[in-house]
Amino acid sequence: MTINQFDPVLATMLNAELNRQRDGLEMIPSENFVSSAVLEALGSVATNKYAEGYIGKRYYGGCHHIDEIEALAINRAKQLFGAEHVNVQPLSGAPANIAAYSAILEKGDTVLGMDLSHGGHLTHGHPVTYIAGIYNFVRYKTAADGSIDYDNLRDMAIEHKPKLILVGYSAYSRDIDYARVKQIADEVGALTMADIAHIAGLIAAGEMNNPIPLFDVITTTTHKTLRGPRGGMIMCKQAFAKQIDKAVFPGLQGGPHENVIAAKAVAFKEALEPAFKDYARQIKLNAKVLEYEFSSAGYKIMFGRTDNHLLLVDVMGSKGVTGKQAQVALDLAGITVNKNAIPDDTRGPMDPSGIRFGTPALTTRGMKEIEMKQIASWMNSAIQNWQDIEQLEKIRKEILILTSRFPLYSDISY
Ligand code: DSN
Repeated sequence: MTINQFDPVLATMLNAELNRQRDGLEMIPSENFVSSAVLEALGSVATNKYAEGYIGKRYYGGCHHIDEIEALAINRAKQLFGAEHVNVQPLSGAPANIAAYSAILEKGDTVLGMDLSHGGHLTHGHPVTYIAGIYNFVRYKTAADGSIDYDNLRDMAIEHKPKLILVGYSAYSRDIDYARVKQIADEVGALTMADIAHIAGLIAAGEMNNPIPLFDVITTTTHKTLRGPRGGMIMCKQAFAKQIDKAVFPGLQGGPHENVIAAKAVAFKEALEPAFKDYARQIKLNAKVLEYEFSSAGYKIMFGRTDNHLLLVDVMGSKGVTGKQAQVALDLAGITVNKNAIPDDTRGPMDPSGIRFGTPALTTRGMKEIEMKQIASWMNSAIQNWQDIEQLEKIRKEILILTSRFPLYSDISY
């Protein structure tokens, strides 16, 4: 029985979400559109199987096929990233980070992590999180030119003697000098961890610096630029393999979601194809067009520029429109972004000064430089006319014409 036959109420909701994704411009930089093959694996019979434990050492019978699926995902991830050891069981990025901390840190240990408003992530030690009460997070920031202030990071490392230096960000648009961070870590005897969740696809394609040969532990999600299912993954040096695996299971999680692991295997195969390199290159080219158009229209691009898939723009300082006002106006116009704090924002998190947007999902739809130029113009118009419902509706209709030229999930309906 189909969803539509059994549960038409849910089918209506799913179709509405499908149409929202089809009709609008999806520009949240952490979102993407997975392939039909990834969707198929997510909905496969692998969802039925409990498989606590690891390959060849499970606590349940009947795991021989699941072992093969998990091994396939691990081997493809190793090939894609050049990692020594891979754990594909983390349910998502936050659990991957927490498992990694618990594997390599003791309670009370000091961690240097990037400040949230400078592009860091909640799980990198923000005071509202549970882990902030377990480890001593000290937060570093970016320099005035938008790069990571490596000299200050070194000074802080010497002062605070961290057990771990953490890099990797969710709203930061520049590349990272991993060799410099590793040098600082070695100088103070710290371990190194990179959270590459946002940029994993760009790293896999060789479009951004790769921390994996240098760093001790790397965490990621699999659903952002990597374009796989929602999930997490930890890669590490062989020396940390046992403690990472133990921290994921039984330390933090129970049965792994093997349908998601099957979908990760599909996504990694896709990312190993030559076409994925073209995709990653186009993500960056598209982001550069948005950077140019927004700069030309008088917006302040935080961190100076973008080297990756995303931009953080100060809409309040540039146009006197708050992040929330801009997000709501863009939503009404059919463009999905998210309001976001800018470095040292004086406004609160529910209505900050900035918006964050990016190009992975639009690039998956096949949009290129010419579409980005048009989209930047619509975005600027929507932001500047944020109270003008007629203008927002006019933009929405124009966007419908554009999105109909880039079909999405044509073979799906619920
Ligand atoms: N929530 C993710 C993002 O949007 O960047 C990070 O975990």
